[in-house]
Amino acid sequence: MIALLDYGAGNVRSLTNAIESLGEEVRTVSSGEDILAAEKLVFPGVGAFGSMMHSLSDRGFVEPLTAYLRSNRPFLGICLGLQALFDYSEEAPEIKGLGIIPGSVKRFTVDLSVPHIGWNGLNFKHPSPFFNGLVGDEKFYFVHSYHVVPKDASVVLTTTDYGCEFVSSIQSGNILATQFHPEKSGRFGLHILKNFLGTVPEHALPNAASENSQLAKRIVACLDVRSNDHGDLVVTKGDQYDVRESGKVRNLGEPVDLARRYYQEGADEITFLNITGFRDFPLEDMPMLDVLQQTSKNVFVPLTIGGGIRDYTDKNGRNYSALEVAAEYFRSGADKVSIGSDAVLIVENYLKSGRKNGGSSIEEISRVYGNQAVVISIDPRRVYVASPDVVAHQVIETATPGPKGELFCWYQCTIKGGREGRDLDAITLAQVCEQLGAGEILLNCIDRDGTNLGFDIELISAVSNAVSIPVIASSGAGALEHFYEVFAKTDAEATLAAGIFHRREIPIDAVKNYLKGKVEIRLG
Ligand code: 1PR
Repeated sequence: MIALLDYGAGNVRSLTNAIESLGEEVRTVSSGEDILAAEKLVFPGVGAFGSMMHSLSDRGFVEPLTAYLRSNRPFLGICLGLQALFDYSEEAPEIKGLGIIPGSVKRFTVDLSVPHIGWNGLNFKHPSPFFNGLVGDEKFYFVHSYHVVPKDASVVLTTTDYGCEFVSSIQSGNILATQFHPEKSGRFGLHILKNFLGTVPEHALPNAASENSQLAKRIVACLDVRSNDHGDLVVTKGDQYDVRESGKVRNLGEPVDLARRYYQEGADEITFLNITGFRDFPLEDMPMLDVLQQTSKNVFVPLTIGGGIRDYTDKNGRNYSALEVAAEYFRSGADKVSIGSDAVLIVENYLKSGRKNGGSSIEEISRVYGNQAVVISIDPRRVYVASPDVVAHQVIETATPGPKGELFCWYQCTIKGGREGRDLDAITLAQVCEQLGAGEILLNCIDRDGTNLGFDIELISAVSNAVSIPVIASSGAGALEHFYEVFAKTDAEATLAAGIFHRREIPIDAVKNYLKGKVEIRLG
């Protein structure tokens, strides 16, 4: 029996599912006595350091947890569950950590996108039973803006490179803690979990590891989901956002089945977009929650869900905050939520008032769950202009002139699935959302969506140059070369595609095999 410390934030369902898939039972800790009685304790910290420590303290967990750790019983800390072991974190310097491992937690100060999101490798420093069966070149899923700095180098099990060499796992006696998420790291992540859960195998030091690990470019599979005319939830796909063919909603498959297929083919992440979320109330739309719950049972890579993340008032007059909606998605197995229409309205208000109000969905969700949990989905459309001065927007010079020979364009934000254009450009939207706390940009393009013509490189360059958070390039993939073009010509960290995967024109593993040797990717 594995005891799981759940303090009410983030996605613990995936970890439970991962442990259960390995044949172990999981019991969620609900009191200090449960912690003290545990034989093996797993602490999947998620969210932000300050709110995590407050939550542990409010639940009376700090003392029993400290006592458990000092007794040297088996412990696995994940992400914030690693950071919690240290004296303090720059994320909330006024709040004390557990102080089990001397040292601190520092924010990345690197000339690369922060958060560090994606699949990176490990440089092995000491043999450990947890590495048994690894070759050494495997990649694991990271998502964090802060990293630990132990005072005593002997606790360092692995380091990872991301503009600097940082500590990615530690071991002190029976305390093991990783910055990466084994439960989100596919079969190799499950392998490490198995080593922790089982009878302890021999110490091992993988020998195929390189000296310097590298972050992989990600390939994301996207499932646009909505109800068809019979009320069934289906994966659909638009042509420039029009998902109907001969009047009917295109049906390209069943969401849970497709997600499973893409996981098996090697997708680095899976994104579900509830494309009619803007007009539904997601907490009444239980099928979407069910899709997440079912998918997270056997898909062990990160899951993002978008559509309808905003404040609501239901028909009985009860108000629900976007934070409550997001919380329900996290509890159902999502790792990140993606905000579309609401982000546009938030930025418009911000630009009007000139200040943050602290209460927007972006600010609230990132405060509780961390920046990395908040993705902004942008649905822009190209608008040509004769010269940059005719609009008060961020305009780019284009190599593809407009119908009247215009040499400039801006990218107009839209809401409600492209139905309504707004007086706001995509570059400004991305920049303000970053300031408000977003951790990643999912950059669609209505002009290219479903066309197979390739990604809009000018749009992707303009947005990825304007922000320091990762950008996922989306819309238009139609050939293997299109994926390479994005990575070769822009700073995007991931590419997302839908139609070519759904129609089986190009499988995900073929994309990876094509990119192998050209850009860093995750195989296996
Ligand atoms: O506004 O917060 O409720 O979120 C709604 C979400 O639904 C947004 O993320 C928005 O992008 C998405 N959405 C709304 N309507 C549509 C539509 O297609 N009619 N889909 C839609 C957006 C774009 C991509 C697509 C890529 C790749 N789909 O997700 O998967 O363009 O396609 P391709 O590889 O086939 O070219 P809110």
